[in-house]
Amino acid sequence: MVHSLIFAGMEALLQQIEIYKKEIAEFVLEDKNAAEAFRIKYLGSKGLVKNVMTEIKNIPNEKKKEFGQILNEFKIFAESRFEELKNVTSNQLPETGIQIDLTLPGDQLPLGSRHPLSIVKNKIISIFQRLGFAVAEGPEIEDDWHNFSALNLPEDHPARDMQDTFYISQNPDWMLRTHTSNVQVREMEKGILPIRIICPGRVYRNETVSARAHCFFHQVEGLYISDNVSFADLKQTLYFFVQEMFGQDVKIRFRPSYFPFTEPSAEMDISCLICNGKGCNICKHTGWVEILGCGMVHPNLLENCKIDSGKYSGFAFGMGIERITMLKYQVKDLRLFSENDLRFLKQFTSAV
Ligand code: 2NL
Repeated sequence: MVHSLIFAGMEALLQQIEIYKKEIAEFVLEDKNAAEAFRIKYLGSKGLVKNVMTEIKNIPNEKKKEFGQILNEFKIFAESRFEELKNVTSNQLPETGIQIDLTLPGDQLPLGSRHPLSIVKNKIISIFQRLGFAVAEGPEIEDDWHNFSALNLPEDHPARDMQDTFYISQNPDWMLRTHTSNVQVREMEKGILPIRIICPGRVYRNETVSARAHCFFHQVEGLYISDNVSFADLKQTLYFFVQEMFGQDVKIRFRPSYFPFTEPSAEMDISCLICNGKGCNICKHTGWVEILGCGMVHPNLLENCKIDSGKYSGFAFGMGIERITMLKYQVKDLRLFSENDLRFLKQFTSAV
């Protein structure tokens, strides 16, 4: 009887030691004072380890050795844990033991809004993607070949002038691209046909900044090269685009134009969205507003990129994202797009 009571006492003690060991293993440092608090609780003169050690006197002699070993291991366990906790560098810990309730909802972060140019760029991309165009990107610092020469721009073309182009001073062959056509040249050079791409991106021109011009702006150019591509394909593609962009009732017209990289070339107008073609300030009382330039890819360009111009033909177009955005949202001054004035930007919070 006496023996079994002692046995029950030992069992309870062993269980208690296991509970302490678990606590010690899971002990977390909440602040700079926590390691010392640990020492006092477990290793201090009135600590729990001491407390358990005194129990050895109640253990029958024949069990003392076995039990002594368990107690000793427990003491070493607590001491080595204390060494570990001491070594956690104090600057990793908060000054005080403020309890943080991790179940509380987080602070609300103001979400901001997308930039109007991004909204319009994304919309343009998604419309052309539905027609099977892929997005292509390329470098903003470009060499003469990809920005000018491959595009059929003669050596003496005014666009190459220092007045219009930012050249890189270390290397006169390099410049900030003046259009995203460089990406299209790079795609054509890969020689994988057909090509059906749009190239959105930032371009640079040496302009005096005003309400209508900036030294950088954004473009989307498009290129479709295959066998049997005609001007009718160009017209239908761009008609689909403006209907998706501005609404089903919008009308288009083409005016003959000139670009070195296309022949024939045209500028496309849409019926004025403000007055519905009746005439107003926006359309300068013509009923029409210009939105992009386009044409059939000049055979010289195809040959420059080693594409057989007898077998392949294509169309290309280019538009300024700023221009489309100004028309869509009636923005009157180009500089608003790069001034980061929140009173302007916040107006696009609900647009996607
Ligand atoms: C405009 C006019 C245009 C192109 C860009 C192009 C590119 C290649 C070949 C042929 Cl690789 N053409 N691009 C063609 C016609 C017009 O842009 O006013 N853009 C803002």
